[in-house]
Amino acid sequence: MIASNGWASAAAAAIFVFLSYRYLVYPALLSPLSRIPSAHWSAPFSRLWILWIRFARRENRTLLSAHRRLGPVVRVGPYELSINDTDSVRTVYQGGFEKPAWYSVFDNYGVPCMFSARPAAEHSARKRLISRVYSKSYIQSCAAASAQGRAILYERLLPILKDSVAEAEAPHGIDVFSIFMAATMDFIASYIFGLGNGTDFLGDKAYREHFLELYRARNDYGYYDQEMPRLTRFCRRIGIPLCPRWVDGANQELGAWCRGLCDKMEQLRHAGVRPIPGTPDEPVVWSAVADGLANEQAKNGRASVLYSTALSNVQLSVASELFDHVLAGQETAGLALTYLTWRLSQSLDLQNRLRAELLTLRPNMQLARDGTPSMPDLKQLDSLPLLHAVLMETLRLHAPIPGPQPRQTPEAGCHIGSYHVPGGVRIAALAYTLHRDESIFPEPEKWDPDRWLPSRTDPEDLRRRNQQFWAFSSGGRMCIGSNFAMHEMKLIITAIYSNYTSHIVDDEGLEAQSDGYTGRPGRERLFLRFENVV
Ligand code: HEM
Ligand SMILES: *[C@@H]1O[C@H](CO)[C@@H](O)[C@H](O)[C@H]1NC(C)=O
Ligand SMILES: *[C@@H]1O[C@H](CO)[C@@H](O)[C@H](O)[C@H]1NC(C)=O
Ligand SMILES: *[C@@H]1O[C@H](CO)[C@@H](O)[C@H](O)[C@H]1NC(C)=O
Ligand SMILES: CC(=O)N[C@H]1CO[C@H](CO)[C@@H](O)[C@@H]1O
Repeated sequence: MIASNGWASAAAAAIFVFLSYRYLVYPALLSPLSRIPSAHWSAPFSRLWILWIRFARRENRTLLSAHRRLGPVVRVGPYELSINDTDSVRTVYQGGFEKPAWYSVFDNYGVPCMFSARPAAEHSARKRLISRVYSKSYIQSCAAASAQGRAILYERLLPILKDSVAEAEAPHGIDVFSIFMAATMDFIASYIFGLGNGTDFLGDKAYREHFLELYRARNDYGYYDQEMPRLTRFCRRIGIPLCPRWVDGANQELGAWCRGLCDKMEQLRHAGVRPIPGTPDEPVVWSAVADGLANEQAKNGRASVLYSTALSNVQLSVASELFDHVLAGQETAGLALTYLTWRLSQSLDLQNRLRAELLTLRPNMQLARDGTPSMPDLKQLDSLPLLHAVLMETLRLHAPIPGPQPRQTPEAGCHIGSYHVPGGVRIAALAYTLHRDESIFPEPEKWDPDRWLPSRTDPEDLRRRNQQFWAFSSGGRMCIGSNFAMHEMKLIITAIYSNYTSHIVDDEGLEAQSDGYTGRPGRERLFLRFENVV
């Protein structure tokens, strides 16, 4: 009896000592991470605090104040850091640190896409296929893209604005959030699948609103799978799912929708229908991916995107990739346009300055009396300073992806600032704090496009601002669609403000951009009224 009691106490004591060491002494005092200031007293011991902050959607303000108090490297969990100085950002993002499993929720059909791919080899196999068609020079000289843009702007978008002006002075305005989500979807889907086989979200309001609702479900419930994947899987297995079942249903419906678009491409190809290059129906991205894979298969017997996965289904692999582009391209640029027109609508003076600049385009996008549409010279469009400035300032203050972009430190460890950081640590920077550095962006909460104008800014300040700008991330995993996004946003803004002024009717909720990986306006709507320029 006494002996077994003794054993039990000894075992309990041993367990106690082990647990104290493992969960208290080591992380707080001995781990190399213990030298790094903690955002919260409990961060060295437990993830609970940061999990709660994320759940309660308080992460951006929490990290902002943590970095202001504690400096550029902050510990937010036992094995998790937040950074916000350019040197550390360069180390992590230019240094090729891999993405953690956090990104697996962005796999589609159970297959990784370029965005969610983790090993470098798998990522570059995909990137090779598409980087050419998303380069600036390709987009600017692509006849198909130009024809698609012309059709979307002049046959779909501007008629909606025109009708809204005609509608008895349209006192209630129109919801531009929904319209911009539709325009950006039509742009990216046309570039991928061709104009006729892509989407017509601008024309089909009912389907578009249904789609946006499904998309919101997908967006709102990533938390569980990303932050506590094991618990989430376990709960799903025992039949108590942490997210409602209709979220899975929404995901399935979206997935089937995109497979439908891809299958049609396959069928056309099998039927021997070859799109004529340079016409609006050319599916530029789809062709690049499908031809690239076919070439690889002919040469090597197997496509290299399949090397690193057990996957044998090329079609699914293509669909996963394009599904991601369609979603990534739609939401981000739609958000930016919503915030940009909201800001512009607060200053007629700025709209006039912008219009004066837009009308210097040769040809410009002013609507001729006979209605013949013209597309501007795209190089000239890209070099308009004020148009560029209003976009940059919007992407700074209202970054569509303001939240942390996690990576993991390499096996061998690394140096971040003056700290040694072991391998396998989650580490992230976020545009939200980088874009609010007062030493680079004075009065950071103020929306002020002049800070991006070469004529109104010291060249050295401008250089530092461009270096700090992180709306598209940086390094090897930087946004592949950044040129496409800038191109379409510049076209859309030019088409609108060459001929209309905009005025706020109802902007409730705009100020409160949601705190999360993507930042959406509080009520997901913005009502503006458009007037003809007199
Ligand atoms: C204003 C518009 C856009 C913004 C602000 C934006 C922002 C970003 C950011 C911040 C990342 C890095 C995310 C991370 O590592 O966590 C990213 C990656 C990516 N974006 Fe965009 N994006 C935009 C438009 C687009 C468009 C139009 C496409 C269409 C193809 C696109 C496709 C992608 C892809 C495929 C990646 C993954 C790149 C990789 O992992 O190598 N994005 N984007
Ligand atoms: C980090 O972020 C805070 C808050 O955004 C900012 O004030 C600070 O200057 C930033 N830069 C560095 C190097 O800490
Ligand atoms: C789909 O694309 C093909 C060319 O690839 C074109 O011939 C066809 O008209 C398009 N379909 C629609 C509905 O526009
Ligand atoms: C478009 O705007 C210009 C001024 O920017 C104006 O002269 C022209 O009449 C407008 N056209 C239409 C059709 O509203
Ligand atoms: C993206 C973004 O700005 N989100 C929120 C960050 O936190 C503040 C509160 O401090 C909110 O007002 C923002 O909407």
